[in-house]
Amino acid sequence: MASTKARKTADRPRSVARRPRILCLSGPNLQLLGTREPEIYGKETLADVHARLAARGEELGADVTARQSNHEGQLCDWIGEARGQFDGLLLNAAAYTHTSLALFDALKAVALPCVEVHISNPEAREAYRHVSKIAPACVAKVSGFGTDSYVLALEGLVRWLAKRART
Ligand code: CA2
Repeated sequence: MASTKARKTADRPRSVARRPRILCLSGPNLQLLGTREPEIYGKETLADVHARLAARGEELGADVTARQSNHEGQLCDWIGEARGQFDGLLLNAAAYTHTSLALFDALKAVALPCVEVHISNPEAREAYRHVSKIAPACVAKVSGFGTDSYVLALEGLVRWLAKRART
């Protein structure tokens, strides 16, 4: 009979020995970043954030693909299609964070490591932002660091993948 460690290893998706491929998804209204409510969301545009992710990815030896949609189904489709194409996910689901069982199900089904990302710190805001429906399907969360949250989440996910590849 296989040892517990051998069984655990066989059950999970393959480790990344090559350049990790990361898919970053942003949800509804984040296309407005840098144009409204700078006191909450800062002055950087989403294009700025995507450029920073690509540059930091280069430094870390990772390929980053970044997309945004206002549509829950589109985000679910991208998550579902990520298997075999990407090694891990960064997800700022925006308002869907607090409502979407569909995104939770999509993350569970794809079984890729996902880091939940928020620009603000939802737990320090209105009560309706305190619950995340997607958190139980994520390996970690980075929130409250402004748009740096995306870059910090990328760094954490690359380390997470490297650590898994070593074990
Ligand atoms: O802090 C975050 O990143 C959020 O995911 C942002 C969501 C909010 O519903 C979450 O509770 C926390 C809102 C995204 C809306 O994006 C805008 C960006 C600029 C201006 C207006 C909205």
